[in-house]
Amino acid sequence: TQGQVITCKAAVAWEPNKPLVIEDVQVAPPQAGEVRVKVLYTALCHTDAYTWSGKDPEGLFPCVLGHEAAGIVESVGEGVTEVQPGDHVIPCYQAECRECKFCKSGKTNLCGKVRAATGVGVMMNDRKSRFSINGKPIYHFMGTSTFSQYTVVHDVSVAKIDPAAPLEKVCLLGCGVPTGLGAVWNTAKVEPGSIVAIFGLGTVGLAVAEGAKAAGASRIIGIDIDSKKFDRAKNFGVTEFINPKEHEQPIQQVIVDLTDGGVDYSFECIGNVSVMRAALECCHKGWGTSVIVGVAASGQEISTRPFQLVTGRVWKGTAFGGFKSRSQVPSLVDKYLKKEIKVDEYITHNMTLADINKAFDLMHDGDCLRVVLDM
Ligand code: NAD
Ligand code: AHE
Ligand code: ZN
Repeated sequence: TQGQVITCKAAVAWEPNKPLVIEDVQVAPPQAGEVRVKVLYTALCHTDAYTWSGKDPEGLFPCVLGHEAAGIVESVGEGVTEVQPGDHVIPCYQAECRECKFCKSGKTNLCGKVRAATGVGVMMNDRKSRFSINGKPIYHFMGTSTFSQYTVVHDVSVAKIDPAAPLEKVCLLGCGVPTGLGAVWNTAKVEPGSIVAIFGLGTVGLAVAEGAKAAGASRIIGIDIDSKKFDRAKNFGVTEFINPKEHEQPIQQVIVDLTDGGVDYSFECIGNVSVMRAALECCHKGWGTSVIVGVAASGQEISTRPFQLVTGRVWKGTAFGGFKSRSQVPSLVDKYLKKEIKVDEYITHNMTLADINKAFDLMHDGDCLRVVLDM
């Protein structure tokens, strides 16, 4: 297949909110600096649902969504040296080129090399898509487009991992789990003994809990409007639960009262701007730090009294938990293999690509964390 167009199945989002359609798509060979990957397993993340909804200002249609996956390199373009056909890989929506201003800064995991192209659904070389249906181009998404049996990614957007790792599990290390762990370890840098509040107990929030427990937090307070989430959250390290619906006072006040002035660290893992405000305002005066992890829709804005920051609270955000993707995803895979981090526990459903619309329906069900699709 090397050098040839591959025709395979992909779930195409033709229009916002319209069911995805399994189509035969043509996937062009990788050009210079590109890698064609046979995707074996992909999970669904709420960010896919967000872009599909039409609320993502970077959402372009028709497109192939998907960004949490694992597969095997099928072929590589000219000049690609770090991976070769047969390598097991995890596509990385947050690239790492190690050459750009961002990568060299040592201050961020964001990378500037291909972001301009991945934000508009094309490849960097020729600003064109490698996906088409009978000659009509279909946009890429987040530089990954894993809802396809084959995809083309930039070489800076692919992490080579231990071939011993089960791809049907470690696909989760492409987004949700690292995001939560890294928000604690890299972005907040939670210290032993800290009091932590987590808003939203989905996959990302539970991974925050797991990270906080590993960091030695003394209290891990989980906040969710669905009390069914609480039981499971205990297994991930949550020690106390609050359902804001069961309180008359604003949730930030409830938390401040429970914690002698506020928490050391809070994490918003929902994407709701009023919860982001509460998450900041439940932090302790003088040092409390709040990390925004959730993705809020286009047009949404955050607000608080500047006095909250004047008096020492810190507002931060994180993308992919601050992990440098190509360098650190392989180590996360190794940690999983050594049973130092959970992955299996976040997978609640297994389905196939053909059932992708049902899989998206399931994501709105309270019991669902991650659905993994066998491609
Ligand atoms: P999820 O839908 O599984 O979890 C959200 C949880 O929040 C649910 O349990 C829900 O019951 C709860 N919730 C909803 N409204 C609430 C409210 N007002 N108060 C308290 N709880 C509330 O989602 P997820 O997959 O865990 O993702 C969480 C967010 O993180 C999404 O916005 C996603 O797009 C974003 N995300 C960001 C990054 C990043 O790099 N920054 C990476 C992955 C995901
Ligand atoms: N296009 C969206 C941005 C969405 C967003 O913030 N994405 C996160 C990853 S979410 C993964 O589930 C991210 O990494 N952002 C940094 C980046 O470079 O995109 C919008 O709302 O505009
Ligand atoms: Zn995601």
